[in-house]
Amino acid sequence: MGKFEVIVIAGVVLYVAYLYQPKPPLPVTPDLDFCPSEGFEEKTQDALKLLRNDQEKNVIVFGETGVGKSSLINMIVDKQIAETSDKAVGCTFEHQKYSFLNYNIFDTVGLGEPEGGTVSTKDAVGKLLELITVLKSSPGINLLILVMKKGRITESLKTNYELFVNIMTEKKVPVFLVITHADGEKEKNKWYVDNVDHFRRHKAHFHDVTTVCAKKGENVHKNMQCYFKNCYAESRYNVLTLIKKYSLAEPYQIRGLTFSKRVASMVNIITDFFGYPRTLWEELYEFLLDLGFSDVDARRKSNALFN
Ligand SMILES: Nc1nc2c(ncn2[C@@H]2O[C@H](COP(=O)(O)OP(=O)(O)OP(=O)(O)O)[C@@H](O)[C@H]2O)c(=O)[nH]1
Ligand SMILES: [Mg+2]
Repeated sequence: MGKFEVIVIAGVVLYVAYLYQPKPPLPVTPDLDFCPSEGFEEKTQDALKLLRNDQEKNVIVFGETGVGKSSLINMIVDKQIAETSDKAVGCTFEHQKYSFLNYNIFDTVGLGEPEGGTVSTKDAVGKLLELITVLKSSPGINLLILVMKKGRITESLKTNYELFVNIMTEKKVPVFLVITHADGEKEKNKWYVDNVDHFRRHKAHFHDVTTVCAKKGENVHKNMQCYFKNCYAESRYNVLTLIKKYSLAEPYQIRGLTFSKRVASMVNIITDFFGYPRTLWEELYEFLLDLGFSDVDARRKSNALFN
């Protein structure tokens, strides 16, 4: 065989190998024609009618990084408006506002576990001050929703509860718990019922609790798609009903005489959480300087909060 033939054969072999190379599996697209509805879509329309009549309300969704806050907001709105990801960074009080009917929903990252050095006290305090300044100038807060992943009750869950429920809103704003990553639970809310004593021991009390399938179940096995579709519809209905039931008619306002003391308490809790010595609220300015804020920044932030 001549050189030319060898090259031609090698070319043909490579081309055939290219044609038959293993292809990545096609995404599983839901085939839900044979999935009977459990009736939650219709009930949801009724719930939406009631919510539509509401005045402007502010809802704060908070919880650790990655627990499913944005997925919950997408479920409430039934649109992909909040970006979701499974990244493991961003453990500060970053916030984002979304609109749903007359509701403003604040997607708020609370404190995360201080592991791996990804959390900086300066960031946490700075972002908390930003959030609280935004909330202070808003008409007030009508509802809190704490999101957690089914599993261990973490230090950050307890600290976030204390910050948002006990101090920021003085236990005057209803709070309900949403538990994510509980897909496949046979009995609704069973995990919470089994663990309610642990929550009580940690003094985390809720007006209500609901377990959700915050994901629609794309790319799950065909056998599971119908389960996810109905679980999502039921979860959405449950969450909308709780929002309607517990949102305060009159918002709670975080201004007033005790405001600065409350901010100071929150700063104290954060510094405690990170193992820093406690500070007094009068020392906030020096504290911000210590953390590396510029003189102008520290002065501006302290003034914005204390005046
Ligand atoms: N299986 C399952 N996955 C979920 C559920 N909720 C959220 N996820 C997934 O968990 C990951 C994190 O969800 P996000 O909604 O981005 O979480 P987050 O709390 O907004 O995260 P940060 O914005 O980073 O703080 C994503 O990959 C979601 O698809 C759930 O109920 N079940
Ligand atoms: Mg998010």
